[in-house]
Amino acid sequence: MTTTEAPSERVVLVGVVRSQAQLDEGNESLDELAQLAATAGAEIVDRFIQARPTPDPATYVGKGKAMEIVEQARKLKATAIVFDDELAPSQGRNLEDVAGVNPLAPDALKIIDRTGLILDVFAQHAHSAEGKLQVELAQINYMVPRLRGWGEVMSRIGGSGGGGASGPSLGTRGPGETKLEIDRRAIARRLKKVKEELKEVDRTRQVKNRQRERTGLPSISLVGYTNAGKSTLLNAFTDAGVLVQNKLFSTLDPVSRKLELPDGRPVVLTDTVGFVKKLPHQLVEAFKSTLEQTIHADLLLHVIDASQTDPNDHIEAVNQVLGQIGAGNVPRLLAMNQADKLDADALAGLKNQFPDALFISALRGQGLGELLEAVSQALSASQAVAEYLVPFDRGDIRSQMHDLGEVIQESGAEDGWRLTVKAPRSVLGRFGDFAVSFTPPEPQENGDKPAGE
Ligand SMILES: Nc1nc2c(ncn2[C@@H]2O[C@H](COP(=O)(O)OP(=O)(O)OP(=O)(O)O)[C@@H](O)[C@H]2O)c(=O)[nH]1
Ligand SMILES: [Mg+2]
Repeated sequence: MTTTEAPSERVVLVGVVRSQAQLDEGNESLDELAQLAATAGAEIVDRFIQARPTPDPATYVGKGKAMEIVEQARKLKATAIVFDDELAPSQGRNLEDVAGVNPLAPDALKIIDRTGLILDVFAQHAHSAEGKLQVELAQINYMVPRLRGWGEVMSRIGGSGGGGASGPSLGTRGPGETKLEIDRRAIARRLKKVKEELKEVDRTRQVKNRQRERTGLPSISLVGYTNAGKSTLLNAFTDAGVLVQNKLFSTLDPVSRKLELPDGRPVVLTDTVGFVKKLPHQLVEAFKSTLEQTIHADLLLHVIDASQTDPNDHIEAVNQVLGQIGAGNVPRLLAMNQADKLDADALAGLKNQFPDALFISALRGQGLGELLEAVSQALSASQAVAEYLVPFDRGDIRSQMHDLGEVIQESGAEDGWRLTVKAPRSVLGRFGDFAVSFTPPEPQENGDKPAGE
């Protein structure tokens, strides 16, 4: 691990709820914000929640409240105030004005929002070249509308070669940080460069993907809320050795491993970036190519931390992101993880609420056999059917179809063999050049809705 903790930032957290009745929700959201801040290396010194029908368009909380918070932050020697939503650029500027913040002074009291904090955690956890570029792309898109003018401090955007975390502080961390001041034109140039480099990385990945497709293995993607235990599960199934820690967004780069199902079928299991409520759209866009692996999977294994107060809350947040990235229709299976933390009553309650879910402990290795059985069944149920026309000189393709899928029908036509094949989509996809028609799988009982809804 190369994580360098930021030099002790002291932060005050601020949230808004619609009414007093929603204080519990607001507090849970602030708990999560606190966890994000802690992951970024900050110490939480105070927190505020204001109940108001809508956030103040000018200052998020009311102006009076904003002044009170700033005063308290100064008293506690806080270095930043973190707001639990994405602030509009104008809200950020107004709050800086209320606080008398000079964004150019290095020791100024910073105004940070949830998006900025999440971007910061991502920047801290990005290790691969692609991950760093994706985060930088998201950061630039987040910052451009927030620039106050020419020559604003843009130290967080730097050359890709820098790589140093030389005393970065909360909200200013960036991959390849070089302490440069760049003007808008330079930012535009950098943006172009990052996009080009990403395109290049993406091309390399597509080649790799194609290689994997050529192996014709069904693919399963682990999805879920951050910190649910996706990497722990991949490690339990394989010897992937993915980093596991009680921090948010530990995993940013997809890791794929081959795994054998109980019926002997080999599959590819992929662990990837976790989701969170209010996942910044800049990140969803920047991580599109990473998230695409999810869309193309034959089955999603949705891993849930069952020990949460209300797992539905996280399930919904995950479903929302899945819909957003176009993976809403991929068949999925719910794995209620961390079941070892539940007492018998809670477990019975959840089993009742989620009758189709599998209850497991990735950490203790409990329920994993049953989970694999269920994966195997779901995979079979999600098979699609396609019809192909294979020229007579491609006997190799015809025999691959027989090896990898179930040939339902076969006949000789004038121009080649006509085959109707049933197999997981990833297997059918590799024969795409010969496809005549494609029938998606029939809707299953265990469809794409979480069980119990
Ligand atoms: N008690 C218990 N803890 C678990 C279990 N599975 C995972 N954990 C813990 O939960 C934390 C998060 O686990 P990870 O596997 O890193 O979670 P993740 O979903 O990969 O998280 P991100 O990559 O950050 O999105 C770690 O501290 C794990 O040890 C489980 O079944 N039981
Ligand atoms: Mg992980």
